[in-house]
Amino acid sequence: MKIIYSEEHKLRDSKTELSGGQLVPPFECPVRAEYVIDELKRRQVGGIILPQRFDKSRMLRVHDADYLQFLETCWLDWQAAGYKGEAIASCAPSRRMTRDVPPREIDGRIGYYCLAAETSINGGTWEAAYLAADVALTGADLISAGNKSAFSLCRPPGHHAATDMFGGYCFINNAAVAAQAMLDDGATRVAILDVDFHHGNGTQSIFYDRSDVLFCSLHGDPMDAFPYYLGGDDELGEGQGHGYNRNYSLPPGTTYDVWSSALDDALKTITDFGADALIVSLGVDTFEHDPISFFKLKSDDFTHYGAKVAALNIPTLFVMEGGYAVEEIGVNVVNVLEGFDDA
Ligand code: OKP
Ligand code: ZN
Repeated sequence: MKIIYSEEHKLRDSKTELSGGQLVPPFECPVRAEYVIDELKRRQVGGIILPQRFDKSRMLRVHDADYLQFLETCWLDWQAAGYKGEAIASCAPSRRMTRDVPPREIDGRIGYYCLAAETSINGGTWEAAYLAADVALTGADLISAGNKSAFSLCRPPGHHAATDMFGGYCFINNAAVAAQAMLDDGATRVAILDVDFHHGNGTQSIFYDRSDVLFCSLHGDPMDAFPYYLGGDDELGEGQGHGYNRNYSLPPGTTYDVWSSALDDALKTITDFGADALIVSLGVDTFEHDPISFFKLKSDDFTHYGAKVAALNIPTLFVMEGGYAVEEIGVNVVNVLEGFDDA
């Protein structure tokens, strides 16, 4: 399996996350990707290649131009305003209390373009987020060119990013940008299977009214877990997209037997859909020792579900999402990929 990776992910290295009323060192940190790449090398999963660089046109197929402009200049604007800390939202348009217009002042703009307030923006954030999209797009091109599988080791992650909102550690929706690129390159139907612990609210919202992308997500019940406001099992898509969105909300303490039953159902849905390509939003924060999640998967379980995904026999792009038990993140990710390869 080809692996796409750039060490420049480390440009994304913010110092602060708002968590439990404190500014703490972010869970989503550079060492995460280093553990993954080290384990990939150790177990010789595949050749590692650098991403190609793409212009913004492919990101613009999924994201709004004003949003990308905001991301690109946010840190400069924040500093120019004289704020001393990293750029972080302290207000946001909320239910009924918005006229839906981005303000001029950066403190108002950052709130307008966020869907959660934990994530800080600093220097290098835009550059790294852009590169992560390039990593995903390079993987998409490999699949479009006929490869059976590839792994885009993206960082920062992407599945919470909407057309015009960042948050939950995500800025550009890497999986969505890759899916759209596959469609633009001739695929008729693309499925996205999101196995990150958190609901992929950004991905869901991007494709909610479309029937050319099937989105299936297994995640902690949003009544109990971030992102809280989306991810219910009754969200099935709208308009043309009705029936092309599937959520599997699972309770605290969920172990592999229950989780894998939900996976089997999602895999059957993907088979029936007749996807030309599959994108797996691969978060390993389902792990039993993840510090911010509440599922109980063990390291061996990751190998087993990698094999289940392979049994679909659909060209598959794995895109890195979450996973915060940093010392085990490499083992868990590589277990999925090896389970897939050895199936
Ligand atoms: C991103 B991805 C920690 C709260 C965390 C945000 C979680 C973002 C997860 N105090 N809230 O889906 O792994
Ligand atoms: Zn997650």
